[in-house]
Amino acid sequence: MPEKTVSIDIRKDLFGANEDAAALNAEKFKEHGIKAIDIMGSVGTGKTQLIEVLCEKLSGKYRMLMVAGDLATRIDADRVASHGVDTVQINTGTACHLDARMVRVALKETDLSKYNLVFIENVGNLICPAGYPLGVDKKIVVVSITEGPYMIRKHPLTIKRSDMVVINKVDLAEALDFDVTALVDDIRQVDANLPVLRVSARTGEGIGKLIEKLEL
Ligand SMILES: Nc1nc2c(ncn2[C@@H]2O[C@H](COP(=O)(O)OP(=O)(O)OP(=O)(O)O)[C@@H](O)[C@H]2O)c(=O)[nH]1
Ligand SMILES: [Mg+2]
Repeated sequence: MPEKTVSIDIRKDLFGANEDAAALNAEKFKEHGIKAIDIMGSVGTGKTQLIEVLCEKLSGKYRMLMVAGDLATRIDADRVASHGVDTVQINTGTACHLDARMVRVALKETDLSKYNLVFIENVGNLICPAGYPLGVDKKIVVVSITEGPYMIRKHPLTIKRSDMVVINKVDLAEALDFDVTALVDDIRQVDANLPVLRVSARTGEGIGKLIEKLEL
């Protein structure tokens, strides 16, 4: 038998499969007239609290579903469910991000005709989720001033692959002597045209503007 070498590009294979699943998700969302938003960001930046606030503000206007990604528990799904919103929790076990196939499998049994807005809270992580498009309309990244001043410069990839950056917890800026303008400058260095919103999911500051920018 002649000697044979087969090169397998695992990355291409893996990411290619994700792209295929993302296209199927996008098709499903479109079929049902659903606007889907992927919310990324490090652990504890306020992703769930932001979704809770948005659910409260938008309850009269949209039929919403929240998909929560976490390694374990359904704490976040339960928090959002307490606002009367339907939820699906995905427990990834070991994976530091959601991928498009997980979302597809998780929504298989869900009657999507009941919804027209889907929030997907990705696993708390500022690196991995950026590599796995889910087939959504918008990817937003939530950063917060409690992560320190260098997280944008250290993690440009997620910023590059987002449609919007939300700087949360601005209510703490003064107490922490945090320079929000410098953080905005860092974001501008990565992408000069990216929309940047300053909000507080706790006080409600900036939430109206965020809803406007998300075209909701
Ligand atoms: N001061 C202040 N605290 C906030 C704000 N938003 C969220 N928090 C608090 O920050 C903590 C984390 O908020 P979560 O909404 O659980 O954050 P998360 O990004 O969903 O966290 P993971 O899902 O674990 O990655 C909670 O104690 C919130 O009450 C804010 O705007 N201001
Ligand atoms: Mg959360």
